[in-house]
Amino acid sequence: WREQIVPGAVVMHGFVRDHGPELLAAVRGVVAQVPWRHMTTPGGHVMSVAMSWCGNGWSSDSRGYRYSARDPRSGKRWPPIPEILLALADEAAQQAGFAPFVPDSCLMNRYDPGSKLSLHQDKDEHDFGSPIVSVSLGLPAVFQFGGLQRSDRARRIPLAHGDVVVWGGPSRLCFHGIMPVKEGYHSLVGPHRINITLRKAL
Ligand code: MD5
Ligand code: FE
Repeated sequence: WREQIVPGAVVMHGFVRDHGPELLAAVRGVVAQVPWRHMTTPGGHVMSVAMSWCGNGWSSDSRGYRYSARDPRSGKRWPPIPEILLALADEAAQQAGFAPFVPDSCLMNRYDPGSKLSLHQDKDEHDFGSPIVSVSLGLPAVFQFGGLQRSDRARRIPLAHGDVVVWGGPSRLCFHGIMPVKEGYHSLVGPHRINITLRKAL
């Protein structure tokens, strides 16, 4: 079923529940080329979430975070976004009421038990007019969804394997985070939560 949290933010419960194996194969294909890594924040903290990516990749340096088509170390392009993820992003965005969506960037987050993502805004993309499509696989998590100020009260939204959330319109710049993931084991994914986000970054 579908749930609109605020205008522009739509939770599509179980939208990809039946596609776990293909989606995980796509994740593993990317991770074989861009191994999971723990990024350091500009503030010097090592993130508990491990990340990989394709399309325009994510990198951080002393100036902050940015997206780029190539690995700054090797000069090579990051791997392309797998077709199944492009198709899913477009389908979910359109069903949530957005225009046809062609993402150019895909971040993958792996949460091990205890991993969390502190409250933040996604504002390194150049295009805030496009939505972000987010896919949850594996262990469940509690999503924190706040407002446009860090101090705004955050709602808690449980996310399970197969849920897709489309964040667009007025919700695009809301503060959000993931509470520490509880210990557990998912039959397909193992002791992890994996989140895939599809974005138009450049
Ligand atoms: C996650 N990832 O579950 C989340 C899903 C990230 C991140 O937050 O930055 O990698 S994406 C949730 C999201 C994106 C854009 C806007 C909003 C939420 N929002 O307005 O709440 O690993
Ligand atoms: Fe985010």
